[in-house]
Amino acid sequence: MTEKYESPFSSFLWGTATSAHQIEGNNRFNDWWEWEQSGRLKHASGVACDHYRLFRQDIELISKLGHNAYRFSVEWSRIEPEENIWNEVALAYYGDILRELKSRHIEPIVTLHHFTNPVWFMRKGGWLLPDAPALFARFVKKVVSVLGKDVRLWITINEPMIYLYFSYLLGDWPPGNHSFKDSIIVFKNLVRAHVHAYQVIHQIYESALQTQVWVSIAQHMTHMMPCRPNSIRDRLVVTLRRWFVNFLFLEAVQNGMLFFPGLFCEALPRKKSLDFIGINYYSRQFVRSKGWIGADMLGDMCSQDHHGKDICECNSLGWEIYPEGLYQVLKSLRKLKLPVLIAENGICTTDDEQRTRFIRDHVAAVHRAIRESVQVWGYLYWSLVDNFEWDKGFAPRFGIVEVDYQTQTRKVKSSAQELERSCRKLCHGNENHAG
Ligand code: GCO
Repeated sequence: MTEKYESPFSSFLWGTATSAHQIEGNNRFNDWWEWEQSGRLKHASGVACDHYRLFRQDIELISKLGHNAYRFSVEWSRIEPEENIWNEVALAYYGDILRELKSRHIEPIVTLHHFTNPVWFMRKGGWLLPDAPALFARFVKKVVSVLGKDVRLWITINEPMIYLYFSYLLGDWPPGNHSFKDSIIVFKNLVRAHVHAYQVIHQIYESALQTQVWVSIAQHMTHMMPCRPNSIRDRLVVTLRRWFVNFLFLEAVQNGMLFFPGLFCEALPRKKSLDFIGINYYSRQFVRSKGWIGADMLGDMCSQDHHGKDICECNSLGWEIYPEGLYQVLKSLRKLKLPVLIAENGICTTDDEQRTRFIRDHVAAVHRAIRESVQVWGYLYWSLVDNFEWDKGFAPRFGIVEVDYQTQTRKVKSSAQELERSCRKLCHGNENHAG
């Protein structure tokens, strides 16, 4: 390694990530619950993993597995079930989670928005509302004032571009919008919401808590390759799509500018609203040019149609497994000159040996990037337990811990040992390098 490894944490952070609606159960006041009850999906989240009741047991498990970090989300609709009415019991519940983690020396990474929204917020207009960023910031202020003393790392919004795509452009997720015009409004509001939340969080830590804090988003990143490597058109489309999917949001908040050629250019109240970069990496895409008007400029994904021979392995949802892509994505982030936290990386499979290989190869890819001086603060596997995978229901199994949904019993899978082995090896290798 060329540079000394810098991190404010005493060790490389490693563990797992979850989100409230996917594990807690009974989140009755959010838009996903309403969507599930309307019969649009085959499965409803119901009690999910019953984590709301079993959280102490789950955290004890995290501790037994040796993890030193855990990412989870607080559920906006639980904390603010009606507009400006705060549920102190819900806040106390998250306070209990933080205390459990603290007593076991596990670093919490807390997400403030992970795909779900309170029903009252959506009835008013949701992310299309001009004051959506302010409403979100009010929630953030409440949560951070109450819970901030036990948290050093915040993720404001999980995968804003994925949320925007499925909820407002494609319409597969609530509120089921299918509009390019609305998507632009939502994009701007999500960026503004992050910047507003960033300011609120820093103000609270500077004035009241007087401790250090680091704030980011969790950016979904895909490694993209041209369908025909010699085609200039395919290569151009890859460049455009990579910028749009991987960098548009990050660059907006870093440059303090809402910018899209020919569509909009607006200054934000501040620049540099990221203290690190949280990324979620799952797969690679092959992309082929389609046309040069509107959304066609981003090309077509053609992995299944043309690349059967290039793809060695897929997960149970058909996403290609490609550890090299994580290394490439990490290298592509060097230009932003910020430390990186892998906020999610995971596989759904019922073959736990496949998961074991997945973890080993992806952590090795992280290690390779670190040796080439990408600053990586940590690695969080998605997910701790099998859970509710949104419109795909409970079938995809992402956990290093198996959940029997009939009895709510947990069973540690052997891939959990690989997570520990690989991450300890990385920590050890790093210390040697730094030392
Ligand atoms: C996402 C979310 C998670 C998913 C995970 C697997 O990336 O979509 O953060 O909620 O469950 O990524 O698809």
